[in-house]
Amino acid sequence: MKDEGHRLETLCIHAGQQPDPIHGAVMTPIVLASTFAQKSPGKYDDYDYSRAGNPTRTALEGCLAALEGAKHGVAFGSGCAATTAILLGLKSGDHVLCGDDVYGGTFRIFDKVMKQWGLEASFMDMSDPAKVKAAMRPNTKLVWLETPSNPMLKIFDIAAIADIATKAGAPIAVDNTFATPMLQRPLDLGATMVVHSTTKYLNGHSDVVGGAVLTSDAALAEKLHFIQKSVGGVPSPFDCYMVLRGLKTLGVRMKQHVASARVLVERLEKNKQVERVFYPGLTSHKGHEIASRQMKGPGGMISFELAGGLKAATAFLESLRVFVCAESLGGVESLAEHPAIMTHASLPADVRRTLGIGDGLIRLSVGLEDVEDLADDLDRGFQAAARA
Ligand code: P1T
Repeated sequence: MKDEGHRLETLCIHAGQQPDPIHGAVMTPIVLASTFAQKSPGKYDDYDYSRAGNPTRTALEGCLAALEGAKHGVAFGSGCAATTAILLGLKSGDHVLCGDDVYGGTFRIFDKVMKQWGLEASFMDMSDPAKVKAAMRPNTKLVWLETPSNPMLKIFDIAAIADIATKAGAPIAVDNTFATPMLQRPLDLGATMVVHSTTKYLNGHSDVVGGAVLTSDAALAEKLHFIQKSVGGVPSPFDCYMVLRGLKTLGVRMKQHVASARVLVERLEKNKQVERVFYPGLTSHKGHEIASRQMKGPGGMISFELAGGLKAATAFLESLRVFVCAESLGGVESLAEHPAIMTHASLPADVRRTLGIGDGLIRLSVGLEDVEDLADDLDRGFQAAARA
């Protein structure tokens, strides 16, 4: 199928994929070969070695690029590998201005891994674009943000921040893992790159770890492809196939994730044991107005502050029977987790405190089970928390 002019739900199913020219197979073949025959030394059509390129990976890269409205896609073996590939394009002495609320593993790459190579990173609440402008330094070579952010679901104004970064000559990368292109397309708002952990909603079935960078900047894409083949953090052909397969239902899945999250948020808002609910769909959310403008829906992730601190939160999480207490998100099954102990343990305690990642904070990834079963499960958790 030609990708141009089709709507997102159609692109999820067809983009980057053609019936196999040999047998007409409708599903993209999993090409497991590590190497490809050459007609003569150095003479081949598309592929020579699977680290450099692989047909199943090409199909995935094409599909993801089309969904994000990008010209180029570069797939990696994890979201963290995608992040690292972008940073490997910078030089010692360069500065990265980063949103303050990001996945703990992303923070660790900036703060621990890349620091060893002389990269500077500073973290800030990007809610006020004027402050972002003031924080840009002459050596700022990348602006990085998540919106909605992990785990506090902060919303940042992509268009305003992209404008500041672009005028300062710095590319801006938006981690779109929480929203997915079904709900938000950062490149349309001026971002240079979109980053994904395909592990999450894009694959959607909690059985793959993967990542990707999507961009329309040809020079940047070339650099990323060079890093991809040189450093080698590539996804397996099987995993690429799995993500392609998961993507086919992304459109319908996201609609239900959002619908069920809205129902649960309403219940959480009424619950006396809940001190605060963080969800961009709430009119009381600080970023609600921006989210309504830049997103098609507030997503399927919810965080909330449970009264009673760690004891209550532990009892809550231990008692759940439908929600699984586990890291990760975006799968068909609902997950619940404790960011301070689990996904964001790599943040220093004082940073966690400033962000509001406290002992009572619980993050939910709302899955596709019957929403009343999910609501009943949360009630079970609240009863256990009350007894704790
Ligand atoms: O796990 P990996 O595929 O390497 O992706 C890293 C990553 C990047 N960006 C965001 C916004 C993420 O949430 C993640 C991974 N996050 C979890 C595992 C989690 O439970 O939050």
